Amino acid sequence: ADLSTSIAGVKLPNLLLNASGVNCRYENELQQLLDSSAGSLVTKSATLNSRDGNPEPRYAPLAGQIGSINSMGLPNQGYEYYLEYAKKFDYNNGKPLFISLAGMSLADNKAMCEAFRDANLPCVLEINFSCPNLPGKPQLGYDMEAMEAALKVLAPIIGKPFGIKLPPYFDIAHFDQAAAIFNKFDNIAYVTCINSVGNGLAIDWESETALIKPKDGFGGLGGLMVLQTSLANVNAFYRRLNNGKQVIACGGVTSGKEAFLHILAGASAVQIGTQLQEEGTGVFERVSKELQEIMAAKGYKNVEEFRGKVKTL
Ligand code: RRO
Repeated sequence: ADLSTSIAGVKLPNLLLNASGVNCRYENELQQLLDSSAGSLVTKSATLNSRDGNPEPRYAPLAGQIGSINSMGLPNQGYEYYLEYAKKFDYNNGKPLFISLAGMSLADNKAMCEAFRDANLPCVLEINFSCPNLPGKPQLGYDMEAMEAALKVLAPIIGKPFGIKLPPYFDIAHFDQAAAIFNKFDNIAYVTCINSVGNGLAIDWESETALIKPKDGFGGLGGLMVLQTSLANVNAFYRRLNNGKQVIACGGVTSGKEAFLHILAGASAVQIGTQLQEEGTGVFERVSKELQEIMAAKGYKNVEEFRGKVKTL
């Protein structure tokens, strides 16, 4: 079966890619993604200056393979590292490059978007409005007015199709408000739903201790335990966005089955985070194969045949 897709006007040979943050901070990790069966790759969210991030341990898988918790704190090499990577990237290799930006302020996001605009490269920007792990910095995605104000500044600077990474929403009014804002911006090409479910607390019952060190153990949840929240966000935005705006799914993909569900919910591409962290880049080959087997068993030849076609009762 054909797993190709197109996002923001660029073609992906396979709709699976990494979730930003996982296996994408350093060039060697990005190369592993290029060498894998992933159809594209997205870099670790960048800030103006490089950051070490929060103290370790800052990521932990949860017992029973239900998911993960992280409070990485935006460790990254600084945007110039990813800009240099984007400049020397081979855009003829068949896998498009997505660059994630997560400025600590609107001024920082503005400066980074200007730098990428001036470099005039065929990579696609994904602006992260949803890091849950910076002490004292609320997620922009939960402040509708601030998010709209930021988009009013950034969208014209970027000037071409781009994406935004959203936090999970849990209220229909919030889906309505957020989608109404995004629909005002012609060059928002897609939204990625969802970032981690913010500020969970994982505790080891034997040692009676939090699993991660930062923020008294609080961190973003990912993996299978967020699947239904992620599916709901994908489908809510799929139903509300106009003018060809797309949704990239992120959350809860461990096998072909969850990837299939995300496409049914409306996803045009599917990112893998926790399972990539746990399994390594071989996950893309396995999930691709499993998804193709599901499609073959159901008689689907390509993803357009069932995208967004979830049935309701
Ligand atoms: O680096 C992080 O702590 C982090 C980020 Br920027 C994000 O967007 N989502 C997440 O779960 N962790």
